[in-house]
Amino acid sequence: MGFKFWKKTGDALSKTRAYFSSGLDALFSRKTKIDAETLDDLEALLIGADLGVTVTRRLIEALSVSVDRKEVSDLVALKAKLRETLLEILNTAIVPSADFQAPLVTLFVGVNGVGKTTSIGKMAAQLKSERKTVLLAAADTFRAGAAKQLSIWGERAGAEVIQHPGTDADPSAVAYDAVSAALARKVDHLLIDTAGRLQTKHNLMEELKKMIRVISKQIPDAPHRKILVLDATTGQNALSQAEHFQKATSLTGIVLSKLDGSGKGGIIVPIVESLSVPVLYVGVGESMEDLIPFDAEAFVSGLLGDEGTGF
Ligand SMILES: Nc1nc2c(ncn2[C@@H]2O[C@H](COP(=O)(O)OP(=O)(O)OP(=O)(O)O)[C@@H](O)[C@H]2O)c(=O)[nH]1
Ligand SMILES: [Mg+2]
Repeated sequence: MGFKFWKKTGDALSKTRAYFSSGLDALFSRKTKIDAETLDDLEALLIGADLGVTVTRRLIEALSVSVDRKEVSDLVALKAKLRETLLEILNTAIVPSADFQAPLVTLFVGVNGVGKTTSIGKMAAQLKSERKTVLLAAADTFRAGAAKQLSIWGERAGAEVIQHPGTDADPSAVAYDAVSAALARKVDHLLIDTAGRLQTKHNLMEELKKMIRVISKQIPDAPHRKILVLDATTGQNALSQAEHFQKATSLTGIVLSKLDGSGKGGIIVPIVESLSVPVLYVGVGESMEDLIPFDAEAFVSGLLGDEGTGF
């Protein structure tokens, strides 16, 4: 695991970590042994870190069993147990195999302003640096300026953008043309940008389903990856977003963006727990290199404020 991931994830999670560490320290400054009251206080702390009721209950149950067995009696052991259970949750979601015939088609979905276009730009740049050929599709035909924004990222990354003129183009038609172009040019990756949409807008979710149907007409198992971008600063609404997009598109992965500005990174745990969809990347800033492959161990260490993680 690279230092960069530790460093960046650690920095990005500094707010969440501060919350947890200071909370745990406060919990233990008042007493030396773990009892029912400690677990009650911890429960409140975990809920406050956006881990949600189900995950918190699972963590507290795992801890009480360990406390009863006298396996956990101090802060260090308690953190180790928390870490083990959190990793269990984050690692159960299966990352889809990257075994495919090019082009690998990735569709980015999510509510407005979460960081879809930026994440595509960052990913395109990284793929290019790995000497992959990349095509982008401006299938956000709703917001004026969306295609332009993607083109700027395309220029930076050195990836061409398929787009239709005007703002009333059909996003499915753009996606269709982009898949044709990706097949004709034999590119390795096609990254498709979509318009931000509220998860509760039925017709917009139907539009996404249509896009997926249209894409699969040319490549039966495409889009191979359906990635939901979630803004880490959102808090509990992210769970509702994840559930609705999951229902409409059968997600294969999550990008957790804006972790750098968030004290709420913990929200991802109940999402992974309830959807069984893995986090693939985290966004930790606005520039090209600020998209980092998700590493559950580094993430949990950052969350818990563990020692010796290099940040
Ligand atoms: N700090 C920070 N800012 C980010 C990150 N990802 C995206 N942003 C910023 O968030 C804002 C919105 O990003 P976009 O990529 O335009 O979001 P979008 O989901 O495409 O938005 P719509 O297309 O309007 O739905 C921009 O100002 C980005 O620079 C991140 O990881 N960290
Ligand atoms: Mg966008």
